[in-house]
Amino acid sequence: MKKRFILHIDMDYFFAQIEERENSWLKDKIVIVGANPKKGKGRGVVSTCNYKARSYGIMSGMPISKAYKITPHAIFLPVNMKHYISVSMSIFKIVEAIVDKKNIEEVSIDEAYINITNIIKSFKEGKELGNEIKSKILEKEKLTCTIGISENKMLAKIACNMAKPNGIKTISIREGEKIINKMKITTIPGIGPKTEKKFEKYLNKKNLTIKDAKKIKKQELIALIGKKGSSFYDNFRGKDFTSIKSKKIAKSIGKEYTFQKDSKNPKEIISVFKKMIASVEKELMQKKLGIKTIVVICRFENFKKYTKQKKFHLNHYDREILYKEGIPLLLNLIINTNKKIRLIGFRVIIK
Ligand code: TTP
Ligand code: MG
Ligand code: MG
Repeated sequence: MKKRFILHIDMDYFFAQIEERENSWLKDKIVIVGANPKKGKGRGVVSTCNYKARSYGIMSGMPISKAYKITPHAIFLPVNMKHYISVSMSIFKIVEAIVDKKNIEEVSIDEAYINITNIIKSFKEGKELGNEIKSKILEKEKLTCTIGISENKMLAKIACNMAKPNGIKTISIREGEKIINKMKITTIPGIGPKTEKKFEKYLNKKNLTIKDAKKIKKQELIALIGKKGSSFYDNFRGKDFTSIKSKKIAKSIGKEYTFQKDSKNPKEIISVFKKMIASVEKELMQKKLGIKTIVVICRFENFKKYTKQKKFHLNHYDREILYKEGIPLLLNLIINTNKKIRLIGFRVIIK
């Protein structure tokens, strides 16, 4: 496998940091976001808390009643999810302006893996890129995050966790294998308390480190855990071959237009159609996309919908081609009918 560079980004104490940003009086206070503590009788859990709260042992998932017992003087705030989602979207937009969306795998509201193999050539450059992302987010959203960079997803995430909060850290596979030796086996993604118990029973030892788990042979691991045993075997040695799974990018770009009044006027129809082509073309240019197929859509006054399409395989094309090919397709659809047109559409399938 070719050497890869993977960046992991995770916002610091995300929900609580947003609350601090919006309410400056919260700075220096113990801030806990989660269920209503109801003076210690609340039944929900802590969603997250700031680092001051963490210094008292408060953590995500802890019963809110317990958090109240430890720090009754903390500021308890409800979860304003709608707002946090919109902040999350703004942050991903900032990241997408720096790295191509197809290399980004969003894994949660405040976290993503990014394949930066094609952007950087060394860890030094990786750090520069990471710092650029960090400062853009700070500048535009006034929020801090932490970044880990390595040669695979697992080590990038471990590097990120080690650098928290507001840090940046790079780890090579060689360094990574040594670093993780003394870590708990639950550091490996996919090893939770249940799997940990299996390992403990098998090795007859508690609080297993990754070094302990390395004593198990590959075949034994597969017998113990099943299919995943083989990847855990790699993980214990700092390896992780999983790839970045980006969200599917739109496979086509298109526009549709419904006439105010059903139309039979060719001048009006063609003029609207050309405007749609121009707008699609602009988007294609901006995103530097090639075209595979163009599709023309027509819905008549009786609501019946027809389409015509033409296939290409063009990475580069001259500006006129969308007009040259699109307009005859449209004419083809409307020429042999007396029916008025309700809607026209133009779409290109992206290569
Ligand atoms: P995390 O990234 O796990 O935690 P965090 O951002 O609060 O703190 P840090 O990364 O600095 O350690 O989770 C992101 C958000 O998801 C968190 O702010 C609140 C929410 N969350 C819950 O609601 N419940 C949970 O159990 C966890 C872990 C997170
Ligand atoms: Mg976070
Ligand atoms: Mg997270």
